[in-house]
Amino acid sequence: MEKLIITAAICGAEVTKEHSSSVPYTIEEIANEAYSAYKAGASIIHLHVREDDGTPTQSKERFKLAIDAILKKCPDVIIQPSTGGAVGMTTDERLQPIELNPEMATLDCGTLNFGGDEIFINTENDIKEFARRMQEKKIKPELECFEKGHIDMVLRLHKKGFITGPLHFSFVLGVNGGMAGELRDFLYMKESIPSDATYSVAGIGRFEFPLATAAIISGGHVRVGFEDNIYLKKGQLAQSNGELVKKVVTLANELGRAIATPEEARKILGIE
Ligand code: KMH
Ligand code: ZN
Repeated sequence: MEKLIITAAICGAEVTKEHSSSVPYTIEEIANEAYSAYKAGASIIHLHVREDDGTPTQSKERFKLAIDAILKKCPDVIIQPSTGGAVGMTTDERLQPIELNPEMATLDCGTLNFGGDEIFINTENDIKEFARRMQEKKIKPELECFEKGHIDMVLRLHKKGFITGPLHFSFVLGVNGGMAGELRDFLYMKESIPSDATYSVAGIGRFEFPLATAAIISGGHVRVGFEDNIYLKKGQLAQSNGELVKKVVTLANELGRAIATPEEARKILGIE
């Protein structure tokens, strides 16, 4: 089996210090959290940024500060800025970080409810435009799919040439409004993508570690981090993203799966 790529989603746009005081807001906090995840075995940092007061932003300048600070501590890590941002942001606002020419970025592949009154909007034309802009800049998209219909959208747009391969999916399961994160949900997603595609799974909340285990044993890759889950186990908050990554490394070691370095992750994903 290929080595395991661990992505750390260290910050997100929705989780706050009210949920856990360890959630990073400032550039320094974000860089420290990225370092803790990298040291523990993460090869990709899925990056959102915040103002110092915690307000989510897609400001190019703020991303540049964060990326520079992370690369100073983790020189070879792959940085994957979010183009999802926070619910309610415009597409132009969301696309700002790709101006910095990162190696990867997320591409959200469909609209869904996002808890309460929130709707995370990604129309077909939005997806085509995001894909075009990333293709233009040779940025590898991580195809975020929150339910099976999003995979169907990717396959259709891939067939029509709007999204180019090799395809790398991220199944984000357990969002209120998306598909749940039971084993059967994961298997349905995994079995719905082409056999030559790669995939990573991000389980929200209690789904995080069961789905990480399923991905480890089935040849997929794993995303963990405060964006998705703040608990090491029921009732026990993780003190850092590094602790969440370390738990995945322990599971992988126990199950006989080696961990990819950033360089190995680039090869697996076909990043030039
Ligand atoms: N914050 C969510 C609304 C992404 O990073 O591309 C969207 C999100 C997806 O986190
Ligand atoms: Zn995200």
